[in-house]
Amino acid sequence: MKITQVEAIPFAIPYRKPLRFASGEVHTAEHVLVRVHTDDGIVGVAEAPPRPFTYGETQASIVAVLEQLFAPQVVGLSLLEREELHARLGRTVGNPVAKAALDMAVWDALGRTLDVGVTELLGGYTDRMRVCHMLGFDEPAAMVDEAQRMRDTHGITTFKVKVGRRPVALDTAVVRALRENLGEDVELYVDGNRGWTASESARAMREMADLGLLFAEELCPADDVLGRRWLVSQVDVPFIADESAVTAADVTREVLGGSATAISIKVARTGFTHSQRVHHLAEGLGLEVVLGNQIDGQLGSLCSVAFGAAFRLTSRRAGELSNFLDLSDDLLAEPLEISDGELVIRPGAGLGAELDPGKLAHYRQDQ
Ligand code: MUC
Ligand code: MG
Repeated sequence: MKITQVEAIPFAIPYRKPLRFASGEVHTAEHVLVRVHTDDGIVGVAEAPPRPFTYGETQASIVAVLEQLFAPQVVGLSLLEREELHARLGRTVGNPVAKAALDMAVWDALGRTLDVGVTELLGGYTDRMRVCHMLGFDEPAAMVDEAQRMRDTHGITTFKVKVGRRPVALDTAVVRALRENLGEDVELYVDGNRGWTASESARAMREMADLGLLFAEELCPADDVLGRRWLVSQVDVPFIADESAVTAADVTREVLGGSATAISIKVARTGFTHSQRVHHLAEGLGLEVVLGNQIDGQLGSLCSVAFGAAFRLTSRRAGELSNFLDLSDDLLAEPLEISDGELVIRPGAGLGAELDPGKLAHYRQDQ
């Protein structure tokens, strides 16, 4: 069970349709495939999606930190020594996405070694999650069309709407059009990616007061400390901290400070080990949890559903698991399918992911 090698393979797959939101936009999935090899001939895999506008990492920085710092620190450790592994990674500040992918590849390798699925190893609550689709910035009619297509094709009935543009009416008009065209049966919530001020956010939430929103997420920056507390105290739905509360310590700070009343867990930035800690904290504090999406590819989405399905709290709400549908291609040998509004974990050991070697050879950028 000893780690013998860590590979960091950059690859790039274009999106059919770019995703736009208040803090950035994504046209091509320039991600990093992480492979952890062991002395038993096992290979664990995971995917790192860099988000420079949120966490400061790039594809090149993720490859560099894995190759130069993290691989030498973890080679020789057993797959079971995950606390020691994280103590070593923790000597380097930042780099959450690089650390998370390495962590998830280690869990995948452990599952494959023990011939047990990762979901069972983590908690084994269920084998599937309801799916929420994220709608990026566009005209109201195009966003309504996309939501209807997702409902008709995949049975998805929960939508997260990206907001945070100016004037706020650009976005409130979209949410109103979605409610009017899709009816009362769909679940809608909004994510501002810190695009509005606290007062703009409050105005937008008042304008949408009759639209039955489920949550509001990161409408204004958490660093606008008093403004954000004021906003959260006004809003009558759970207010999700996403990028402002990555670690368990961040969650504690934001929630106890009155700047959030719910959280998003994204395994792409906290792996399985730290996501577990955040989950347990949220359970103890009695917070609502949404399983978020870092614009993951299929392997990343498989990691997300493997984690989300493991616990009652994370599988209660629809998880954001469908962004891979906008990619022009992917690395998995057998593509993920969302049907009846659900994504099911892969059976088999670890994550159950098999990569298509031809596709990897085609999309990798290091050869
Ligand atoms: C989200 O929930 O904010 C956008 C950027 C990112 O890192 O995640 C997405 C979705
Ligand atoms: Mg968000």
